[in-house]
Amino acid sequence: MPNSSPSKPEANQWVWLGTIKPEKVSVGWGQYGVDKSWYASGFTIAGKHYKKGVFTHSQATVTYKLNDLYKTFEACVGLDDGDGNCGDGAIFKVILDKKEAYNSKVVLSANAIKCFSIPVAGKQTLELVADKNRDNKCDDAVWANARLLKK
Ligand SMILES: [Ca+2]
Repeated sequence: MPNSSPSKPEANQWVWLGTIKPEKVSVGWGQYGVDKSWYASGFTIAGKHYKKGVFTHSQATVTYKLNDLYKTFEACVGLDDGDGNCGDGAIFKVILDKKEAYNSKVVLSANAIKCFSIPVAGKQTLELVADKNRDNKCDDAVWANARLLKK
């Protein structure tokens, strides 16, 4: 339809999480990173390079306001290869409106990545937690390709 309404919202519009300014940031080591770790631009997890994502060295909690604008959140989580294979891994958790919506279980350094997609319709707040497990050595927690799908 060439003359369809110009106000029709675009379908399937993804927004990189890194473009949304967090409301609160707490990271255990270094700084919150967008599309970069403290080594380099982008990330490398289990040998694969990712240009996009957010970096939250454990023990970390980063909070974003969603305001019910999105329907899906997805990311691939892992520890950046930059530190090599050390430490006891980290646990990635997504909290929606104070309720746990995703738990990666322990992800070990430099050898694993886990991808997930969860519904976020109706949610106001998204918290990313990078839990250190027992210690935070080498817990270079990356949320690669973290993105939200607009409603
Ligand atoms: Ca750890």
